[in-house]
Amino acid sequence: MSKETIRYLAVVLFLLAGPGAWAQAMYPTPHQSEVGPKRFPVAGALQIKGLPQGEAPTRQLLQELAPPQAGQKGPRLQVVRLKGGDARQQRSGAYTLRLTPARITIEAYDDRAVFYAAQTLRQLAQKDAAGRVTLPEGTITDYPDVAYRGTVEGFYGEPWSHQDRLEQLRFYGRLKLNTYIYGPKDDPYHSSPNWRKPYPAAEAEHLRELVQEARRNKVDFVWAIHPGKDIQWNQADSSAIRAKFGMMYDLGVRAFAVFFDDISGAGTDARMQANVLNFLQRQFINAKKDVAPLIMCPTEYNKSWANKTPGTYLDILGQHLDPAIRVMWTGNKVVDDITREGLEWVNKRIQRPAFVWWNFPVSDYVRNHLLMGPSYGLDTQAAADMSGFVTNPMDKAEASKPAIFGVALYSWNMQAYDPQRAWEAASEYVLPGAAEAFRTFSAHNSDPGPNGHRYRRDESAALAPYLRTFQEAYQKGQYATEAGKRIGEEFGRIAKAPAAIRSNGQNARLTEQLAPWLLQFALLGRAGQHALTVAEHHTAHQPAATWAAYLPLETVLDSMATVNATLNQNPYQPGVKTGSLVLMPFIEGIFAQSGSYLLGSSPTPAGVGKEASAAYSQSQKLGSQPLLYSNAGLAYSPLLEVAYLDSGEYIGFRPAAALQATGLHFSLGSNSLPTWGTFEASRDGRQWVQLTPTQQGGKGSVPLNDPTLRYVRLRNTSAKRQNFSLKEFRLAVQPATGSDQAVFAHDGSIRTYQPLTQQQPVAVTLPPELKGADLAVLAKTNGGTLTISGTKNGRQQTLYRGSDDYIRLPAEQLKSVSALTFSTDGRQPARLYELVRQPAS
Ligand code: LOG
Repeated sequence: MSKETIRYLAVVLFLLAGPGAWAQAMYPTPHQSEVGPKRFPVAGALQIKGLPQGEAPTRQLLQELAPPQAGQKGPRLQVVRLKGGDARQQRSGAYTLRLTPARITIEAYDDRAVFYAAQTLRQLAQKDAAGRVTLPEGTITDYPDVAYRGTVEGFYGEPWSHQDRLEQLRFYGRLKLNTYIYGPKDDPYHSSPNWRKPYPAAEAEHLRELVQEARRNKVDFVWAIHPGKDIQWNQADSSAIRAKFGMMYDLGVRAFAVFFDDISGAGTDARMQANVLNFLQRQFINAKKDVAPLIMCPTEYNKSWANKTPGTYLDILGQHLDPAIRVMWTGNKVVDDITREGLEWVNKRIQRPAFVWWNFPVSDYVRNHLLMGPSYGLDTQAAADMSGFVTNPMDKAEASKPAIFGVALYSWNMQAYDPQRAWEAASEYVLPGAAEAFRTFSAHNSDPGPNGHRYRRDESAALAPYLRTFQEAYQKGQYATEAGKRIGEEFGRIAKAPAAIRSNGQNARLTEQLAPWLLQFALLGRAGQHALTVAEHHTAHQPAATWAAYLPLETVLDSMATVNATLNQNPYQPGVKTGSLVLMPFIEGIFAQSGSYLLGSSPTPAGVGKEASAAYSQSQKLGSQPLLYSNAGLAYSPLLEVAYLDSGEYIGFRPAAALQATGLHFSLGSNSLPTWGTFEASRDGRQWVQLTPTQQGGKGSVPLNDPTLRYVRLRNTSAKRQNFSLKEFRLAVQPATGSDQAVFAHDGSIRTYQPLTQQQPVAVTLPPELKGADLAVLAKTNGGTLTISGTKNGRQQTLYRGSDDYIRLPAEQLKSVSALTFSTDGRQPARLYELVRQPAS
């Protein structure tokens, strides 16, 4: 056998054995790895040769590999410059690592590459039974697919904390990520109004520390400025940016970016942007000598927003921008998958490979959700079409680690990237003490819910086939035992996962960031368990047992509603959603169907017959923006980017019939609103009357007092597109007067109830449809004794006394009863949900 064949067989054997006994997990996956199964002991500290003096962090990593031992010399570790090799081996971070018992060699393209080889070495080291450190024999040849890899802290909302950032930079170092772009939208010294000003001393000191920590981890700390909201195209403002860069340079920053995203007005001019950027590239970047090429984010940063006409914005940048400047791009939409075709389209226009800004797992547009799922939707054939790849994460730094882990693996070695496997490994990597629980949590917290970007993700995918089987059977009145068992086990894991994450996970910061969702997730697990019990009794036609399981399910769902209404109350998307794509609809389906069964009515899908409130808009941009419902009324979820209405387009509301509009409130940040916007109301959506709001600077309101109004809108009555910012657009409402105040105990709804206290018995006059039949009483006695008496020919007679929640009253007993009186002796109020007519037995 030739040497080549032996090597080939070794690789095949390695692959066949799988990630078992001696196979080793290395993240990111090296390009070529021929190591093991033979291992050698590292008896004593490595004797490091050829490592430049300044590389202290790398030296420390290597020294930590094996402790020094008296009288023992560890193997020699030689660092040499990588000579030759193909183009890939000429990239920053490329290295070859050779391991033999006599000598370890690191051939490295640059100092970053030595650091990366040391990280790989650390992942290869294991302890044998005797507690000695061992390394495998073999060779690893490795290099990055994408030159710049990492994150852009570019979201709206509370920026990451200083501690979070320090930890992120260390995390990047371990995963061979080399770029961190600092650009939190809500840092006023990054954006307007203070981008021209120096940072206050304490913040400057933090930034200086971050730059140092980044350097220790071979991460380029890129400081970004966002001047476009109020930039003037004059020498003073060009100099203001250069001066601010100079201040950041003095804090140690050696890489810079300029963002022109999410602005309107004069700042969006491509030619002017290019002029300033070229000025900065030539007068600052090139002049300094030790600063990386400039990165810019264009105003038209995704295909759906780009003017497609040749010669417009993107072409102007392509032609005029200094070729050294990198141009960012989020894909075909603001939030979207990254495809090769999509990149090819923009690369032609900007005349360079795009620097990808991937808007995942950022959650600033869906703040009641977490995006904990796999990093998928990334084209593995696109390496040559991008100059960099950074992810925009959630405001929750620790919770973003699994997604960032996926991006690290993808951008280093695309061919080896498997999103699902990376996601599974990420839980282990990020939270080894509670990996299983963290996976369970993440599997059911991944879809962002309906949103203006129309971006959706898989959720609860592994459980979906069982849920489908179960639901199909349940529709036919059957209980699918095997599927039910699997689903029940998962709900059991869900109920327990939060406690395991909190205590075994040993990551206090992660627990803090997830806190509202952990609370909600445990409730979700319990709700699911109750729902299965409900379904079991329902399909066995046992109403009393169904009701007995229905009540605790309702209690848990009420708790979930309370969590949703009290925690994470941000003004954008308040609340705490979990399992919202698959599991909550599953539970709510059982809740609704068993409720119908208990009411003795045929199941009707939720919402049918009762007209719900809706957005009223034909605007492509705003029509899909979700509505918020609260005691304050109906409101459009505020938009982060610039909003617009084309000529003739409108945004408005169509409140449900049970609601009456009492006023419209808006804050649209448009000084010219009175010249183009007309406020209108209508009864039928055809004939409109004009409203006259009081307003100033695009902020104002108009009271409404016609109970017959069913439509309210703002219309662009000018001839062209109008930009504004959708800060508030809200319709105040109240219950429509004259709506039926029926006694809750026989309103046909199980979602309402009549409370009963010791002091206040409740009398229910029996309506005709409940007369002459067997009745069931759906109650919750809450530990008290319930007394039901009937009025027969003017006299009171006790019909029932006890503490059941489900009570049958036979027609016999009810003969000539015209009213029922309910009372409780319990200290807690009891609830009378519904009187239900029973079919004749
Ligand atoms: C912003 C970004 C925000 C993201 C998701 C870019 C280039 N800019 O719509 O700051 O976090 O989308 O909401 C953006 O993506 N605007």
